[in-house]
Amino acid sequence: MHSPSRKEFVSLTFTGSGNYNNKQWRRQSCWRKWKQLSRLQRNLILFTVALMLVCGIATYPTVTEHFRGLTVVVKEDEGHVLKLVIPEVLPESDKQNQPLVPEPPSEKQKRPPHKRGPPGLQNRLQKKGTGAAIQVEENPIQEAKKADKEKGEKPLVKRGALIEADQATEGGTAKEAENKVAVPAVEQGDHSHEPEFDRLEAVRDAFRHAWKGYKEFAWGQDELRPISKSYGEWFGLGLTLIDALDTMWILNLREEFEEAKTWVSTELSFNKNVDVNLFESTIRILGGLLSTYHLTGDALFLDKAKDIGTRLMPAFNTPSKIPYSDVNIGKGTAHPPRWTSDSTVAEVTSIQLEFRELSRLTQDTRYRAAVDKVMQKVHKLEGKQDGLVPMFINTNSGQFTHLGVFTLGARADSYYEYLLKQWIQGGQKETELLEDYLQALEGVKKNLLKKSSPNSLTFVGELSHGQFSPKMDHLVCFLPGTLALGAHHGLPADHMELAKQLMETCYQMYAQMETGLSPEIVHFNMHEGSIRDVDVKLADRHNLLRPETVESLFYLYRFTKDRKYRDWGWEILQNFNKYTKVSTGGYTSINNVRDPEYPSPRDKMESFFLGETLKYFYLLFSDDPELVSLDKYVFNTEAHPLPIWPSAE
Ligand code: DMJ
Repeated sequence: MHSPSRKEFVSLTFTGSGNYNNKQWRRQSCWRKWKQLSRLQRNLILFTVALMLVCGIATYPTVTEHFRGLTVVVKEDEGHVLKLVIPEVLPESDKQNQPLVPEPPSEKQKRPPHKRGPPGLQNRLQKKGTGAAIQVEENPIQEAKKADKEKGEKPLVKRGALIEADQATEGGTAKEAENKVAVPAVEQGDHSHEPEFDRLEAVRDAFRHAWKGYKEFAWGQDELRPISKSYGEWFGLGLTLIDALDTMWILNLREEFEEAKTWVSTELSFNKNVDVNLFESTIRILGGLLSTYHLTGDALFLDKAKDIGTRLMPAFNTPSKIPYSDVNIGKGTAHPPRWTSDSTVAEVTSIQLEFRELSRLTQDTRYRAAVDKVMQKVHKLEGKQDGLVPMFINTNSGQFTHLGVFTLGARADSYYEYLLKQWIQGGQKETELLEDYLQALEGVKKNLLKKSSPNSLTFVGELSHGQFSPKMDHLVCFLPGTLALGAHHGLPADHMELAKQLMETCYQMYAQMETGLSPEIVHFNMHEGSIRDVDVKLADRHNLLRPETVESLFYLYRFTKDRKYRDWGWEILQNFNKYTKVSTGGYTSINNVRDPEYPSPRDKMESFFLGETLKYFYLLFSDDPELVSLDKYVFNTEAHPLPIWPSAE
């Protein structure tokens, strides 16, 4: 116990003396002073130092992210509104003032980390003060819904911070203004009075902008790198151009389509000594060419489809007939990845729609026979749990490997999607496919479906050797759309109910982020009393411009006509425009959806942004149910529509 007379304060003031310059004396004096402190005082100092260290380590990734994202600086404009500026895309005059290596952001430019959190909170936090804010922060969705209810509006989480960011873009350069999609000056989430025409035009503008970048800096190459105004090669086959063909047709961008078609007819050759991934080239290239053939009736695309389809066939020459992951389309040889003889389950079971259609069109049964055999084998395999499949399959033994791990995300996702879609494509006759689909859904409900806390969002987690993990990839957001599609084709109505619940969850994965864009992976909280539903790990904060949520919004809107799905899609489109659009052309993946000031561009526009994301946006906003009718077409997993076969076939 301390004596009551002893004063409990810390003083680090050193009294002056003649020995002031004597280091030895100073060291002793410091030590003496330290010893004179009470234990409480010393503990207090040690605790403060430790706290500072921990804070330093905790903020390190954010700081490094700022440095990693050196391509982005934030300027304060006249209106004191923070504005995103990408140096590479600045007008020449501004570029001269940019340091070669941008300086790290000043303190003024950074937002203190404690203000981070669901964006809807931040305004209220400022208005109400910290005490009230903590309460709000405990349940953002319910608070927002309550506020909506009080105002007599449809429940919708609003995003104050984004309105700010949107205003910020209004002060942009002439060049930026020229490229900017017209965003009506209305509060987000309330667009009920807007004509759909504006939204369709906004999607066409977004496509034109993306295409402008591709055309200028990556024409005929696989992927645009919009920040460095260059390109990246994967297969060397003009991936973005082929993936985007039917999107241009659907969006009625005929001039752009004709240019691309000329390239396909004069430049595209598959006679190349390159290794391509069987799955990726099937869904993007074969699928893209087949659907463009159907939409346009131009035989050029069928010829090209037949060429690439035939060149991919060596992948099936394996001991088990489960295909290898990679094929050299010039040499006609195939092989698994260097480190394993396994293939990914989703990859070998999500090439069927395309090869089956190729057989139907060419009357050459070999394509279909190869992919049907894979499905028949997988249908009978041991190692499933309630219809759920593991993620790997061995090309020698034909057996599943890495047993006991189940997900609807990466490496398994489109297996489930293609069970249903093959059944639909084939005229609902192949009952094994339907059985596997229905059984798998029961497996999902039994093993993977849970509710989050505090807002009871329904989500699909993962299972690893009996252990549940509340982790959900953005990729899983294909599921609401697939469930709704099944219900539309006569499967139980509760599939639609589940679709609606999961749709809300996928939307919240966007709405609860500061940029309004979903991260790649989220973790849901399940413990009672959790502050928020969704957590995001540092490594999972990126957004690759993926389509799955927009895809599902399209299906949900088509089947329910509930306008909220369009409004959610509209919010997402605007946020892509705010945080991923590069002024000189193109859109970029970003590293950090939690930081609207430093989203940190990755300098890559994936081909599926044009092939899928923008196409689904357009179809979501279109009032024409015959624009790719879901009674006549089934979309492959890369959003390329293929016909549902006439019942006789
Ligand atoms: C696309 O290539 C396809 O949608 C695939 O099924 C999953 N990954 C991407 C989009 O996210």
